[in-house]
Amino acid sequence: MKISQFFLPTLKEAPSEAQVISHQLMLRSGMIKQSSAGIYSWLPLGFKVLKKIEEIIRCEQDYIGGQEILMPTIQPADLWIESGRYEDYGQEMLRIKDRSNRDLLYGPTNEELITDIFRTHLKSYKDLPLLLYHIQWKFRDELRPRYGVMRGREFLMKDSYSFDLDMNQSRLTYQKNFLSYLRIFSKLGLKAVPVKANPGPIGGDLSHEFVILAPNGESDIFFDKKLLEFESISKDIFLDKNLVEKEYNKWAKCYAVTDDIHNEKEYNKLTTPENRVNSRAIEVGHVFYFGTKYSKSMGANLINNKGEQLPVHMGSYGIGVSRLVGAIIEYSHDDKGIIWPENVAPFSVGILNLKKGDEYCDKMSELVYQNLLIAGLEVLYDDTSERAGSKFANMDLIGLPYQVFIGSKSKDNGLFEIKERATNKRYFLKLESLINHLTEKFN
Ligand code: P5A
Repeated sequence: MKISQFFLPTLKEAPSEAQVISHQLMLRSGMIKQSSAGIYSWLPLGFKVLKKIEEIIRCEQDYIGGQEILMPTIQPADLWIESGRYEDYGQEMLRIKDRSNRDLLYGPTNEELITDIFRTHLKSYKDLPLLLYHIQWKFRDELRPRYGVMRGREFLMKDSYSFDLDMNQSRLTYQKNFLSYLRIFSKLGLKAVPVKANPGPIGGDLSHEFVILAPNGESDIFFDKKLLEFESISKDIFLDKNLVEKEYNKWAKCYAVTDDIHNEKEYNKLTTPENRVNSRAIEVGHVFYFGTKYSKSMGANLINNKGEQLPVHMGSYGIGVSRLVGAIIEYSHDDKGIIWPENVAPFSVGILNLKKGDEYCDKMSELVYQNLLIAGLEVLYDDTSERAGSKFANMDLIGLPYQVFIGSKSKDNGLFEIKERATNKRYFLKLESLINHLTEKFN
């Protein structure tokens, strides 16, 4: 993509309503535009990142047997009356009436809708286990929407729902999803900490939040520093249920909780003083095992191998996809702008033509651009007539992993300067090595 043709409405100054750095950087880099409080339009640069995050989640969810579906945003109130949550949900639920005066709502989550799908189509234990997920917009009329996309009213969530015959199998599914979440966050370039949490309005007796440490986070957590040193989860673990259980227990037995369930005595007993951390954090995911809470109230039963009718055991697993865009920026930025982890960067490489109008610079910039495109890379080429200084600042703000500078110096020695955004490392390469070097990085 050439910047001269790209819809990239960057701003010099952050609007005053943006209180946290991620919100400021998202507005300055033209990723989003607020439409009303807590509701945003996603512009090309922001939308690209959102899609990248979705794709990483999809890939990992499919790997553990998830099947993607798409449920609607608008739901009938009847289902929520059946589950008993229609009144409980209070003012956060956006209630709507259609022209026939029927009560509808904009879904804040989908436990009811999925239980209805299940009870309609699945009857036998032979249909299990089943893991369905979708990536869909939600609406919660938050009292205080703030921090940009991090606490929105309309936000994108990946939500999965699991169905198992009994508690043991359902807990194993919970463990798989727990480990899959650790893989997802690590692929997104984040170090996530799983902390025991209060299940709140979703219900059940087992729940973990996945948080990333950040001073602007709304959660307050207490945890054992050991958790930060555990290695990332290998894919092979999912092939053997004993390995799943062992790995899950390693993580889950470490002390890590949200402040509302923190117990100082237990904390002191289970952790050594030098390992105790109390930190602000951003909740990027939340998983729940709630057993038969919805299946009992909504009659989602199945017949086991003895011919008995039993309510199905369920869990639900959420990731804040749109919140993650802000959270990744909170986690990875400097005073010049965003530093995208390679897997989610909207483009891999930025090319800066430092002397637009100069025959050599124009020709070489175009050549590098075309060659990188042919090699399959996503490239943003700054072909505008802006000053070099403003191009440097803009590229740093946008935060692509690699920048290639093409200026008059290259004319003298045939070398092009590359800068790595994250480390600020700079080096010079000839045209061919440059293409090979960048192609290798992204294969
Ligand atoms: C789990 C999936 C649920 O709703 N039902 C289906 C369960 N869990 S949750 O914790 O309430 O939400 C899951 C994740 O969604 C993100 N999130 C938000 N993101 C942006 N703005 C909001 N207002 C918002 N509320 C929740 C969080 O990442 C949360 O972990």
